[in-house]
Amino acid sequence: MLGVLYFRSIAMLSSQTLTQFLLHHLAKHPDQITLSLLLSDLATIGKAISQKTNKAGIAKILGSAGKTNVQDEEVQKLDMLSNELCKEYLTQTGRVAALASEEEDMPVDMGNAGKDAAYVIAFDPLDGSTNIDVNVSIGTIFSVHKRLSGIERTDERQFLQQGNEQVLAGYILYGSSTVLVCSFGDGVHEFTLDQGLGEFLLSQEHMSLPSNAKYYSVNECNMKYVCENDQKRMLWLRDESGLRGRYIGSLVADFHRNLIKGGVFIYPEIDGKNTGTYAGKLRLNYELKPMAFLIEQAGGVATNGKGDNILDMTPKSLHQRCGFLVGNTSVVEHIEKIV
Ligand code: AHM
Ligand code: MG
Repeated sequence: MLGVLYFRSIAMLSSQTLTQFLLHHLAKHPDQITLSLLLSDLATIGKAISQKTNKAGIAKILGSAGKTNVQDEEVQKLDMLSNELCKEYLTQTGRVAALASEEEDMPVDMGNAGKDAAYVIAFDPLDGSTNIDVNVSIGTIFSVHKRLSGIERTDERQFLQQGNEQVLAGYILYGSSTVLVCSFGDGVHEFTLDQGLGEFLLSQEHMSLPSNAKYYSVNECNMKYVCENDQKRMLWLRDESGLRGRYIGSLVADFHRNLIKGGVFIYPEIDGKNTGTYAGKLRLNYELKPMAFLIEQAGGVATNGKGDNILDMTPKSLHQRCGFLVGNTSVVEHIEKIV
C-alpha cells in the first residue's frame, strides 16, 4: 500500500509546475518576463475564483447581485466578485496599464503601479452566468495586448486591436477540475490545478485539435430567431453532419470539450425581438478573440459566420457582439459555404 502511495506522489510531481514551464518559456523568450509573470498572476486569480466557486453554496454568494451590467444582463454575485478580484489583484501587481471587462462600462485604470506597464488586458471574469447557481462548469476568459503609445491607457482604442495582435490569451475552466488553457502564440498548453499542492501542473503541451470532429454545439432553440442561411446550417449540423450534439451553455466549457474531442461551436446572429435586426450574442473583445487565438494555435479556425476570420476583424467598440463559428477547419469551411 505504501509503495502505491509513494509511486503516486512521484508520478504527481513528474508534471512540470506552471512556474517551471514559465522558466523554460523564458529561456526561449527572454523578452517576455512581464508577460510570463502576468500569466502567473492570472493563475493566482484562477485559484482564488476556483476556491470561491467551490464554496459558493455555503459562502452565500450564489444568486443575483440585484443589478444589470452595461449590456443589460443580470449580474450574479459571483460575476461581481470575480470582476473585483481581477481588478484588485492586477492593480497591485502593476503588470497591466488598463483592464476592460464584461462587467465594466469603460476601461479601468490599473493605478499607479501600472502607469508604465506595457500591456492591457480584457476579461470575461466569469463566463457562463446562467450556470453559476447550478454547479455547472463556468470560466474566466482573458486577452492580452501590447499597450498602444500615443493614447491614454484607458482609451477604448487600446482594446480595439485585432485578435492577431494578441500576445497572450486563454481561459480558466472551473469544471470537474480547474484547468488553465493558454497561448503566447507558440502553441496551446493546458495546466490542471492540483488542489492539494495549490499548483497548476502541465497536463497537455502543444494541444492540437483531433483531425476528425466529433461534436457540434449550438443552442437549437434559437432556430426560429436565426436567418435562413443559419437555419440551413443548423439543420445540416443536426441532420447531415454525422456529428453528435453537445451544448452546455458556457462558452468556455463547450469550447474546451470541442478542443479536446474535435468539433464546432456556433452562436449565429439572432433576431430575438423580431425587429428584423440580427445581432451576435457573444462579445468580440473578451470572448471571441481569445478563443479564436487558441483555436488557430491548435490547428482550427474561427469566423463570424460571414466569411471573416475573427482574428482579422478590427473591433469597433469595447462590448461589440458578433456571430461566432469555431472549431475544426474542414467543418467551419463547409458551414461557411452553406448559403
Ligand atoms: P455570459 O458572458 O453573460 O455568461 O454569456 C455568455 C454565455 C456563453 O458562455 C454561452 O456560450 C452563451 O452565453 C450561452 O447563451 P444561451 O443561453 O443563449 O445559449
Ligand atoms: Mg461571457
